[in-house]
Amino acid sequence: MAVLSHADTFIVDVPTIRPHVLAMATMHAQSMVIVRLTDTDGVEGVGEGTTIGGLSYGDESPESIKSAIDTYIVPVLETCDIAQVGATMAKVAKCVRGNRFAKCAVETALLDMAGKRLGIPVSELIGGGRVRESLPIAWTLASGDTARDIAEGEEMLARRRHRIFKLKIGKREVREDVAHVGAICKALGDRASVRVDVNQNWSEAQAKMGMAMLQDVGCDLVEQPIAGDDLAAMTRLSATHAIPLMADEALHGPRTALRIASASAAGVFALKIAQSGGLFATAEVAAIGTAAGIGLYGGTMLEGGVGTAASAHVFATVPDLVWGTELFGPLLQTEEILSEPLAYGDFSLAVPSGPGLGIALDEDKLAFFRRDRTQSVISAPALHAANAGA
Ligand code: MUC
Ligand code: MG
Repeated sequence: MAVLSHADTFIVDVPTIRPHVLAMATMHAQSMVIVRLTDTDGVEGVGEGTTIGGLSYGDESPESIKSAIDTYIVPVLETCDIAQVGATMAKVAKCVRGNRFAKCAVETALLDMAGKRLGIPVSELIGGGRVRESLPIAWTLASGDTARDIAEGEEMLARRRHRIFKLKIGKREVREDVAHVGAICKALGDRASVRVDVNQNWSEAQAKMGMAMLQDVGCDLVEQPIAGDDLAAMTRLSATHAIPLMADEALHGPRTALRIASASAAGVFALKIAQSGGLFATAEVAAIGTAAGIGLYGGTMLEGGVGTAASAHVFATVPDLVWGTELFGPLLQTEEILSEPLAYGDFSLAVPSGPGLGIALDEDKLAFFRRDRTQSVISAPALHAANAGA
């Protein structure tokens, strides 16, 4: 039995290392909602609820995630044995509709606590447990400039950090976007896999033409070319193109996964813990995809260290992750808010192995970056990095 003693939810705004240009927003910073739960025995768990570009990606914002947790979810936790994560989240689901990102943050914190109490990593609390110790990591080339993207890709290959690249397109004319992708495919050749994400910005007619052209220039995958709620059009596009269509914005957890699979509307699923409504639901989406013969990819909402570690624990349990993952969120930020940064290298991320999420927050950096800042001076190394990125 575990009883909630304290809940602290706050928004952390960390600058990005460069502007990140997406079809629907240009990011200069990432806003992460961190929830920290403590039980009456002093066991602490952390979770993260993060979206992209305010309300431009989905229907939850950093502010709404924080408010849903503080106002509606924490009072439910106060009535539960929070050691029973599944039962607690089932009660939360009865009391709070929707709000998947907020629920994901809370479920993550509960699993972190459960893993710490049991002395095992969160991955051992999901499905059949972990099947791999590291994950292939893609990088997004999204500076908005072809030459700069090629230089960035070359640098990532030379540093052996990434050899899978996702290009953010959909803002410009289709032909212009395809020329940009083609130039990058040509420059990187067979040293890399190049994919695109349109973030729903094409019409079906544009997607019909765009997917055919992308296939011709050597692109491997097209993520969410059209509106995520237009399954009929996704089905038509999937049926008429050899290049696979990956569902991202269309996927809101197991129910939508089943609908997409039944409609043959996608060849690949972007698994995302926040989009799915939590780690358990992500594992269910993966199971539906596998059963339907749909390829799996470990997606991100550009979370910081907490959400990235949580995602890594789930993805480490997925046997067939043929498209790899894109858990590079912390690398896009000027600062990682963990005391020990996640371990990236040799084109992959090591899945943390300590109890719970296997991570710890850096209190100085949190105090500096939290929106309701409580501290204006931090220790020298963190201050140096923060000033460099500001
Ligand atoms: C998305 O739409 O997939 C993931 C990587 C990135 O650059 O943006 C995201 C969100
Ligand atoms: Mg996407």
